[in-house]
Amino acid sequence: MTDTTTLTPTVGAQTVDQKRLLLTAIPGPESLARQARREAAVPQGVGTVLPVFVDRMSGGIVVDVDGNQLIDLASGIAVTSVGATHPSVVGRVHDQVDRFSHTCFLVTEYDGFIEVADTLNRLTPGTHAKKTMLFSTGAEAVENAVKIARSATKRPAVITFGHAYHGRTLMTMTMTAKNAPYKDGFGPFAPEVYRAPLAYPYRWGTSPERCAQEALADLNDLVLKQIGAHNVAAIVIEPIQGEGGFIVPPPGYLAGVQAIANAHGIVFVADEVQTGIGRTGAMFASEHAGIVPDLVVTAKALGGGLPLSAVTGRAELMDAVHPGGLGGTYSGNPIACAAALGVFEAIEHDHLLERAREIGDLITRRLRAIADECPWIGEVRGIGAMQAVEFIVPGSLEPSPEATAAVAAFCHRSGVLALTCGTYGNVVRMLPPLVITDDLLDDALSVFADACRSLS
Ligand code: PLZ
Repeated sequence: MTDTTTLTPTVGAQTVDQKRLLLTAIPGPESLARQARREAAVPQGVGTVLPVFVDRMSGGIVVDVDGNQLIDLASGIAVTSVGATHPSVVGRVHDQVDRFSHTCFLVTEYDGFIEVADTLNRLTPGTHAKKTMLFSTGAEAVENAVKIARSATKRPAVITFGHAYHGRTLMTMTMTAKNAPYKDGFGPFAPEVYRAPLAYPYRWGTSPERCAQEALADLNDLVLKQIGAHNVAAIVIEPIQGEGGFIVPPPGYLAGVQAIANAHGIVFVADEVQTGIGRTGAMFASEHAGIVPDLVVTAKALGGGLPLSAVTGRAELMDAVHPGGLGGTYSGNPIACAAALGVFEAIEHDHLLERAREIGDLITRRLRAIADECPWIGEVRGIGAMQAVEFIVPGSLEPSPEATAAVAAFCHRSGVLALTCGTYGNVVRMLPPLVITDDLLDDALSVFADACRSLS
């Protein structure tokens, strides 16, 4: 391991005043001036939540090219959980890039790759023998989990769930539930992907217990009657559905899904791309549900902003693939591995699991109070620093993407970078970096409260 005390931290959380600051409208003139060039050079197929160009980031603040300071409730979609400039990450990246940027692990080896694999083998749920293969993106890792499961079981079928998001490649787009914008016009899709209804307590219309039981019965029916258990290679599930709306499944549901998988020799895969690496106040969201997945997929926060993903799982499953069957030019790039080691160090050193729980408590307390006064809020939910608000038409269950968009737009023009999500586009999610201060969070939530009050 590199000793970070010998490295010079370049940019730390202290270098930018941790305060929201609006000097211009959002987006400001400098950001606007760049849009025409962006539109000419980049296709319209790439959506941008907030067309603001970033100059610097630090702690819980994003500084744009107009000098505005926005509060970061996005973390680049759950990536910069330790902040975008944590000294542990920055120092290790600088050190690595000075030594070498790339060898390709398929050509020659380096320590960082093994250290990341060892760490994931140790930290993922379960005490069984594990192995890890590194990749670059979340989708690539999910695809490889499917390949490993198929290779190990010699079975074709893959089961995913309603409201699932697994990526944008052919296989993972097929596994993703929502049509627009992810799938529309991109078919035909990959074969042998089946979908079970997800236990979504708020929209199921029964008690959480019944919801879990009925959704498990649906899954059982899919496995046994529609596909045939002996044809199913893998069941892949996000412990909390992310893009689909921050849906926290009812107690017992994930354990029930695992039990069905275990009973039929199906590989149980947890997609922890969005939930993993400390976001929920545990290293993995699987821990909250007491599940021990056969394979755990990680990405996003793992690389602390550099592209890194992993499949970690039972050694015998991981070793089922023939030599040469796993790979990729950039798989486990050394700079990304150095960043990941910095992320692990930061989480431990700064007690960020504890901090994620504190952030969750603070956000939940404030959001519940806001919900009490706002008839447009149907539900507040989440675990740790992964919290969300589902908006509905008052007095109904009807999703309100309009209220959601209005709240998000209010936040954006007030300097709070909040994201939306959900199959129905009616969820505002909060994914602050875990190094954000209480004052910044309080300020962001006051803006959010004003945004909710502005709904008529
Ligand atoms: N699995 C659970 O959340 C990525 C998507 C952003 P990649 N989520 C953000 C967008 O619209 O493209 C995600 C996820 C879960 C897999 C992925 C895919 O990870 O690194 O984007 O490929």
